[in-house]
Amino acid sequence: MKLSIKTSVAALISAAVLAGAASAQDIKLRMSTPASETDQRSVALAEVFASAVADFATYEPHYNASLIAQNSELEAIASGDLEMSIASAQELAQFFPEFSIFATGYVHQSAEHQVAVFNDALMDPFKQKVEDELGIKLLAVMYLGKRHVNLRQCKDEVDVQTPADLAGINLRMPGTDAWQFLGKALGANPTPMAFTEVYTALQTGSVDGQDNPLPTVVDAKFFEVTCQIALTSHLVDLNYVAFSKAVWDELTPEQQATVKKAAEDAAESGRQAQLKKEADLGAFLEDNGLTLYEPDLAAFRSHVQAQYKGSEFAASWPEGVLDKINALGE
Ligand code: KDO
Repeated sequence: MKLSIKTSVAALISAAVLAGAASAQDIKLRMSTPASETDQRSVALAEVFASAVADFATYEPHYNASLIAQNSELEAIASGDLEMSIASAQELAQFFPEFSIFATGYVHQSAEHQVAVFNDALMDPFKQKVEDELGIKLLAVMYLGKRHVNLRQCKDEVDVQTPADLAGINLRMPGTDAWQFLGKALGANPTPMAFTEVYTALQTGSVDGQDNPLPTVVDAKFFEVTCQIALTSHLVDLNYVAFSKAVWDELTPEQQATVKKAAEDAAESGRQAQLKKEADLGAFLEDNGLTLYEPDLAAFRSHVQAQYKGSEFAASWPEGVLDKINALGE
């Protein structure tokens, strides 16, 4: 009798231990992005992040906006339908207009500047607001790259030297206000469109062009259906690794530290890979028949900055933050 009680207690304990282990293993981290599987941010998360958290969580990526539409990922995380995304400042600005400061042309100067800004105390109130009001933690900053103007028209048809040369050009920009404002500030006629529709729109001529960094122009094959890239560098673009706070709160402190470090390591790995691609891909694009050239950058910078000055967006920026961002640059 005694023996059988002992046996069943032992059985119960091992069942409980197993159940505990199983539930830890069961933390599923669904990540949705419009980016492809071969985009360097996707690669970094799949390789670096996924393996670092594998002891207690399963990373489940969904690419090409196949799970959640572009710009709806934050709502999906907030409502518990998604655990992670690669979120843009422009998406966050839909909820918190002050995030438009990180989506403004010619504010961030480089990949290193983005990291310095993200890790600075100036970011704390921004991060806190997203956490408190959306239930989302911003774990790390990922480098997307310098955005340039990429057109179907060849340079002999449209020579982009100053913003005036973009007058009447239907430039596809992602579909949020902050993106549209940037398109207008560049001098173009911005057209909102989801990333996954851009290739066909360029192919059929329903837009004249789009703006993205060189690695995206190659990864999404936009170079097959365009003729020139004016290297405007109008936005040193970033994304944040966004993570569900509800899931975060279920993790032990050790697991939380592992998740945070995994996101930071993935961001660093993706950043280095993307920087290398950015440096190398100009030659590839020229070999594929595109003309790449630098326009009058001072003209673009001053025009873009003048559009933001006194705008509704600039009015939402907390006092002194722009100066702090600038002070963290070169
Ligand atoms: C785009 O739609 O042009 C954009 O580059 C915007 C970024 O914020 C980001 O969402 C990106 O698309 C996707 O990850 C696809 O690369």
